[in-house]
Amino acid sequence: MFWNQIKECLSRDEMADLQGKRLRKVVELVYHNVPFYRAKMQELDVQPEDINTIEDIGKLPFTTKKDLRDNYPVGLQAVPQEMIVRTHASSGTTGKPTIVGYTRKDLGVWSESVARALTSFGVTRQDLFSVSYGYGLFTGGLGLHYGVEKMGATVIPASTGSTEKHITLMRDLGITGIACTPSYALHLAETMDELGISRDEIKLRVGVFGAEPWTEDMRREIEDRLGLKAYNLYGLSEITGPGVSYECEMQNGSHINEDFFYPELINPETLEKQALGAGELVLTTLLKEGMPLLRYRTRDLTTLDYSRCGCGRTSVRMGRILGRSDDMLIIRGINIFPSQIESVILSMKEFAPQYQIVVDRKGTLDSLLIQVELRPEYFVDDFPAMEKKKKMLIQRLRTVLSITAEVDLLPPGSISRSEGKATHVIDKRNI
Ligand code: DLL
Repeated sequence: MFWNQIKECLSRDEMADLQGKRLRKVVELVYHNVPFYRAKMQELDVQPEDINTIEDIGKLPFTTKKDLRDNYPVGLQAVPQEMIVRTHASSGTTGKPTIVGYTRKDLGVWSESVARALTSFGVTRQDLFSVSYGYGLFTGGLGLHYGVEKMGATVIPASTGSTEKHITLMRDLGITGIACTPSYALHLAETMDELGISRDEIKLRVGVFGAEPWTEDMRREIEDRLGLKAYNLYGLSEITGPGVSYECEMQNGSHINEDFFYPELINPETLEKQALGAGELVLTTLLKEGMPLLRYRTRDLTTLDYSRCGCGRTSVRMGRILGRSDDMLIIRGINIFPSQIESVILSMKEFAPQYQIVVDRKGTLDSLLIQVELRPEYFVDDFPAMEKKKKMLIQRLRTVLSITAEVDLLPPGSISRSEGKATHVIDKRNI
């Protein structure tokens, strides 16, 4: 089943032709409206007239997360503010988030991307579909929400939290589909066990998982414990949100919505095209108006497969995300940069710049522990005073990261000093 069979099954030549035309338009848009891109293109001595086919994309500059930060908050916006109808935000590498503005047309493209994905997963208008991603600045909740509405299933905006209430609703309403992070799916299964509710009492049949890396083992476990078929959905806020790519019934990679987002694979060291094997995924938005991005370096490492897929879609498939070419961590579906944690620690005079970030998985949920040394002058034998400092740090971390971390305050000198680069992150999860 297709949502938009014509676009999902274009011949490769037709697709390249469409991509070339759309690329030329988006280049014109940013050249004339975004000073950052005009300057970058002038540096490379490229004019919009030089972009005629999709192959010409190699002439264009890359865009990085740092460029977004340098142009904070809305320096890369390509249209007047009155055309922006929604704004989302995702984690930046330091205190400042990345702001993404959408025009009405951008929201249409986004919900079509998600509707295509849901149709490919076999969701129909008969389904009752629970969106259990966080609603808010994160793109997961609203992204899925409008995709489900567009394709016509019934959306239940459950969001996250209230897990027990959610399970009751699933059982009583007969909810058949769910979208959430894979780790939240496992948490749901665990909570059902605790409540003594078996998978036969609920009617879930299709699950849509993404926003964090997951493995085939996790897929099997989720399918087994919740009694559903689990599909992968990929995306990132800078480009649009969920819906950049999606699996089909063959489950042999995720089809990229290539008429909206043009993919390239590069070697993250040399920035050259990666012809074989895994590389960093680079995406160009072909229709976006609010914040169009040229050759955005996603930092996600993956593979691209152009061979024909048994489902009939002709679009390229990306493999699972194999890792990142930067140090971003995804904890309970939330993107966290170690640099954000460091800037909180350094902003408080009580703490030394010696710290460790320990990520683990307890049961099915990720945990985040920050071990930090106190400066000698603040290390006192006074339990309430120390507890107060700890609470302050937890509070500030929560404000910046949107997640609650555990904190261990350590006496000065207790973290072993390394002679080379300090290892600040210990990730004990096996994903
Ligand atoms: O996580 C959007 C999303 C929401 C995707 C719901 C899928 C479902 P960000 O918060 O900007 O956006 O995080 C984007 O998350 O660069 C990947 O590293 C990671 N990621 C997203 N989907 C997957 C996936 C959303 N299916 C970052 N598998 C991306 C592995 C994923 N990693």
